[in-house]
Amino acid sequence: MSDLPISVRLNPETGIPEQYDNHIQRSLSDLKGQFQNEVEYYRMMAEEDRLLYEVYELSRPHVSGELLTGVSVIHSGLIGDEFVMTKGHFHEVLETAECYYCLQGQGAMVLENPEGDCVVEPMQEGSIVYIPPRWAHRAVNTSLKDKFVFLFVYPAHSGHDYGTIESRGFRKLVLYKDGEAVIVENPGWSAQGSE
Ligand code: S6P
Ligand code: ZN
Repeated sequence: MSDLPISVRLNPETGIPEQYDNHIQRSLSDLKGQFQNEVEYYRMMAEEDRLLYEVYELSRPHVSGELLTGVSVIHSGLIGDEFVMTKGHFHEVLETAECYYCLQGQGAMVLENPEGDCVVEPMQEGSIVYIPPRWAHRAVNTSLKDKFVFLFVYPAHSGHDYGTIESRGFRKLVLYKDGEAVIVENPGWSAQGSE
């Protein structure tokens, strides 16, 4: 891997980088147990393990001093009354931050820390969300027709802890109710899995 500077253009129509190293695709099956309406989840799974989101990443060494950057594309739709969303994670190195910049669409970032604080930040084209160290984060596409596309940048040694969110969920959910996105307490949230 060269240490020369990298310049990549984002496709003006899609926001997707014209060159990238990794293309990660996550489908319904990757989010098993994360949607509250399990009946609807399994009904949809029986039809198709549909693609929920994609990550286009530039590869750099996973060491302190480097940054990882790329673009995530969250597709639109509902699973029951929950919008399509990412798995969400803490960084394994908890004291690492991240920055998201919305390129297209609209969404919400669900954020929480081990101390129990939880906030939901809306995003639209041009919004930046700065995620301080210690805060888990999940992106939710709150549009039923458009993709939610954002650029991310975070320290390359951060790593990912998916297990904590997989076992206990986030404290808040973003649901589609009466034609709009509403934030509710997660009735399925469990203190189990917390540090
Ligand atoms: C990585 C950063 C994003 C997410 C991506 C998918 O720290 O937050 O690149 O990885 O948006 O989300 P997730 O929760 O499946 O990694
Ligand atoms: Zn992250």
